[in-house]
Amino acid sequence: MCHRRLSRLSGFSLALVGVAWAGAGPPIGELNFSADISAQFGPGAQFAHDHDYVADRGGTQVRLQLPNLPESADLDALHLDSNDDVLFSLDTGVRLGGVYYDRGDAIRYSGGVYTIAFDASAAGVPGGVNLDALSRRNGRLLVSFDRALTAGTTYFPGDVIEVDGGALGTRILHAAALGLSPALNVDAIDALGGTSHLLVSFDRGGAIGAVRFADEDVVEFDLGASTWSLRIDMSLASNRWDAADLDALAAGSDVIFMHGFE
Ligand SMILES: [Ca+2]
Ligand SMILES: [Ca+2]
Ligand SMILES: [Ca+2]
Ligand SMILES: [Ca+2]
Repeated sequence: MCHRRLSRLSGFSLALVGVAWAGAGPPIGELNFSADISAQFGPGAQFAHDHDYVADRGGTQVRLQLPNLPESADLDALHLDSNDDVLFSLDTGVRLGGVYYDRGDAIRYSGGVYTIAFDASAAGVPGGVNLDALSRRNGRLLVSFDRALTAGTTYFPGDVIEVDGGALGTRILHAAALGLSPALNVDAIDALGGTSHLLVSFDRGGAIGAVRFADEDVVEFDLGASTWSLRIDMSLASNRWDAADLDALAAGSDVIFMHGFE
């Protein structure tokens, strides 16, 4: 399944690098990521733009490029559906296939065609607010935004919100209730194939209790136990992360296979 997805996208190559992502939580078969700057993330890795994403299988990196994205755009949210559809968001408005998508929208790339996956305006998200994290859990999209907004409820940048029928609903990560600093903005998420664990990255370094992290790190939140742990220290793979923020994250379909959800 993974290779079918790769074959539809252009401009990839292989490079041997190493990222350690062992941990107590569910296994990660493939980590897809994007950064907020263009760089080469790992010795021998291919240069990746900020609007590209990289599939890292724990030793092999593959750069993936969605077609016709403007040079100026940064891919700032990513989710890979089990049917190989790529869902993503950009940091700027963009016209693709004659249709305009806002920075608050999520866009679907399926069979060579772009369509809307989450319509920010229809959900009552004010103009200018940026969708900065995206995943799916139990069939429903999960989203986060870059600033506080009110759409029925007031949501904060550290919240991870379930989309219910195109509208913003329950927070599966409720930042204030968990005592997170209001300064923390979640800028990448993955629901690990619908398990009770959530992979999270923030847009700046900080600490939650004894768990310290940088903006490129991947932190794991156990939804059942409400506990945090550092899952992936990206700077171990490349010192380019010193200058880069990991701004989009999606665990590959191998994780879904491992959990028997196919
Ligand atoms: Ca990016
Ligand atoms: Ca966006
Ligand atoms: Ca956010
Ligand atoms: Ca980050």
